Amino acid sequence: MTHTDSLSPQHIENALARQAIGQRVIYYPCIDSTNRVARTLALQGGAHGWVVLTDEQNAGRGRLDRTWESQPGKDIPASIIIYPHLPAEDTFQLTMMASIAVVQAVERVCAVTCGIKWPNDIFLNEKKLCGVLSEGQIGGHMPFMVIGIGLNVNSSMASRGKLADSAISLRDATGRQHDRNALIIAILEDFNHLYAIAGNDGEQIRCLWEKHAMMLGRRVTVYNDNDVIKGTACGIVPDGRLIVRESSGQEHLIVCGDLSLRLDQ
Ligand code: BT5
Repeated sequence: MTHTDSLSPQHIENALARQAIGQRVIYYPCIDSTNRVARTLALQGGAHGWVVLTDEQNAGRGRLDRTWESQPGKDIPASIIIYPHLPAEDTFQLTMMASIAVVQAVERVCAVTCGIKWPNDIFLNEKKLCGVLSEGQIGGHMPFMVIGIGLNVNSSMASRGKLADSAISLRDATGRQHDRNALIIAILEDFNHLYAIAGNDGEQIRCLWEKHAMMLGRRVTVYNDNDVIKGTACGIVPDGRLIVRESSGQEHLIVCGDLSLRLDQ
């Protein structure tokens, strides 16, 4: 192992000492799901900005009870506890901020350009590099959100069955190892910055999201129950709904929910 292979919560905390998000990093060598643990901590009084980080996640979750796979000691499964200053209808902005933070951090630390695919994916070379899972308890006494980030860093997708076709890691793309601590620090730095902006200027978050979106102007098919919508992805509205324009000119505002979105050629 080189020194860059080991996650160091202390190093991450020191680098983020003056910032709210990342002020405390709770590290586990192995747990089931960082989102589950972060939620439990929040219910027990865990504070805004705490980050749960692990080297091995053996029951990682995606949306709608799908699974998230990561390779022990190679990737970044992390979750951030947020007590949002945003109204409940704007909480999708947290997913947007996490996505922007990942894209910017990967660019800065690894010199690799990736892009956001609505609603919660980061894509590189047309394959999925990262997924964001935002879950929360909004409306209760102390509403909180848990923002989970699964970033494929030094793992390899070869020999991982179906994932080999649809997923990619930074190492797959570049042929070299990347520093997971530096990536986490950069993601959290940017998340802090974006979170500060979002309180006053949600429009700036929307513009940054659109700047980094890899699917605007492209043909997409949205599958929602029995409904299929084919059109061009044109942008998002501030609450995160995607604008899809059919060739007839009719526009649809797509709500992120139980649907899938395919990028067409
Ligand atoms: C997501 O869900 O993309 C959100 C993934 C969030 C994972 C993080 S890791 C830290 C935190 N703790 C958790 O338990 N979860 C969060 P979704 O859009 O539903 O995509 C899930 C689908 O992505 C799966 O059904 C697979 O097809 C695919 N997938 C699974 N593992 C992958 C990987 N490592 N890379 C790319 N695609 C993957």
